[in-house]
Amino acid sequence: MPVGFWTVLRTIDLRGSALDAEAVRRALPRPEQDPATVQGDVLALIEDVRVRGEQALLDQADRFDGGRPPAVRVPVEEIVAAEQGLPDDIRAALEITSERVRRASTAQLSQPVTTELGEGARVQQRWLPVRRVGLYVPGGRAVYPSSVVMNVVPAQVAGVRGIAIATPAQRAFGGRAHPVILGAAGLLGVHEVYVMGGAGAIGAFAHGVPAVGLDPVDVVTGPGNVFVAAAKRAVAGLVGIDSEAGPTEILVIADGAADPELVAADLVSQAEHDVLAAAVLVTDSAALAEAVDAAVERRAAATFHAERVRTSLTARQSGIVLVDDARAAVVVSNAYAPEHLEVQTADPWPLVADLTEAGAVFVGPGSPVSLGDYAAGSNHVLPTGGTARFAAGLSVRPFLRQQQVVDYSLDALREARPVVRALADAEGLPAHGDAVDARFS
Ligand code: HSO
Ligand code: ZN
Repeated sequence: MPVGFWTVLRTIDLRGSALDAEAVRRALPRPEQDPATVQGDVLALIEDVRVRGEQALLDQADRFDGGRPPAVRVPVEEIVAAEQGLPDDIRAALEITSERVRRASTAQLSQPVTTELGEGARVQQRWLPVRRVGLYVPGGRAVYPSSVVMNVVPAQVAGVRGIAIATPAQRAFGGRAHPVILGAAGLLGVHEVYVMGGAGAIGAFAHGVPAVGLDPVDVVTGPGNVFVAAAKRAVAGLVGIDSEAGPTEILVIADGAADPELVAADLVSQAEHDVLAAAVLVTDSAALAEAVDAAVERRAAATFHAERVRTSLTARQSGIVLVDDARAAVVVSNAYAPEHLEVQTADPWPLVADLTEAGAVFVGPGSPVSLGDYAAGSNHVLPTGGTARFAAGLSVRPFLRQQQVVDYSLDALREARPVVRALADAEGLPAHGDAVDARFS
């Protein structure tokens, strides 16, 4: 499997190779650091917060984020003032994107359903919101007011009453939370915000911090760096979590019909998040590959975060994969299971039908990933690191539980009685059968 280099992106030539999923995963490695490799550190940080509470959060903010906040809990007046201080254009953008995400999230709600399994034999499935959630809004290499919207809106649509937000201390604001994040929270009616970041924040949500009035939550959601993803993995089971949404990934499937400038722009756009971000092009056109690499080189040099972009694009998790044809591109993408998948080919829809393993799919030149990051109405909190094979993007689902309500009349129970007796005896649990029999003696 020859690997070569153009100017920026390395080339992984899979033409003529047998494309089984394992071989593809070996050929397209993920970043050196992942939730598993940082797990030890993360467990220690969570334990520190569990034992030392507020002091641990303040120390961790000093060590990893933007310095010691004046207080972990943001005063409500600060949130209200931040909301009032939102610049008009940002307020309008937040309102529009919230409305779009709200409409798409509302469409995800399921109505309760009752199934009649016989006369007087009913099972109902109803959906109940969890009571209290902790939403993580990242703020390390960039600040993410858009993630306030992506977390809060589906929680609200699900009917969650208790919503708390965590976001890291910002050096530019004296260790306080970023005002646009606070403004976005206020705009959406959330007034419980804590200045805490990374693994410690996730631990604080899971265990609670009585000294700052933070009660433990039932579910933690939100995107973050590799430490946040690892921390969510660590507290899963104690609380519910959404998918692991760590360092971002974009995989573009493009053919000779695609515009190399657009492909390059989209690769660079996601590479600017993190040195661990992955940007991958899969193509059957060597000419396109060369043109994209040239465009990436130019754009990477000229972009605002040039150094970070170059680091992520030249790291092992990024590159151009050459394949024989479009079907091979589908096999490669499904094996990799990217967070974001763009399809920029002459005839995308037959491919999209088979591109089942991806957090979200963006079809055609009108649907860049950045649109989904901010304004499409889709959710930008998406499964990374190959977890798209079994996990989904954030929606109302992690905020809801399906509960089954069983309602049988005694006559209906009588009908079911021999089934219970036979299976109870088969399992050596005769008291189970006796509990049914007791109704009829
Ligand atoms: N691409 C990120 C989301 C984001 N981008 C927020 C900009 N702001 C992960 O899906
Ligand atoms: Zn992004």
